[in-house]
Amino acid sequence: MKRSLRVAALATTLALSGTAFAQVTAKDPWVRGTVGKLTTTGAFMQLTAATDSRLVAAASPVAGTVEIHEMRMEGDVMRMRAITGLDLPAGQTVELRPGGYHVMLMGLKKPLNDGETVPITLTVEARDGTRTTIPLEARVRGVAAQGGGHGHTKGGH
Ligand SMILES: [Cu+2]
Repeated sequence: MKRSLRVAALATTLALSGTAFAQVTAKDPWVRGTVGKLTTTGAFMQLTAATDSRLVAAASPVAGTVEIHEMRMEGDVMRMRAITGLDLPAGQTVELRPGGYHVMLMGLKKPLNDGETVPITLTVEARDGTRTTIPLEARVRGVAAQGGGHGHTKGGH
């Protein structure tokens, strides 16, 4: 499953044959499940770009708005904010994880249940400005942690 997702992402980028397309693999994409009236959650994955690239946008049919967020300490408080892009240096795995960078899904149209899959499309920009879209199927895993969402299981099973 995970392997085939990777191959699918690669195949998509390769299909857009250009000289400097952004070739990015997304490993283990997942979304935290939601309960009740919660309409916001995060999507996480490990991104590795073959050439210097930048994640500039994300979209999903299950959410009204999708943003790229970072978490940072402001005084004693961990806050998240939208960023315009996330650098993906060549050959380096950038991890989107709870408590760190994440794709924020807002205005969810329905609860996301454990075991479902959520389509997410990433837009990646290469150095020369060429944009590539990468479709993912992110697995819904767990539910939003009570009280903040720190220290949630990362990776693994
Ligand atoms: Cu966020």
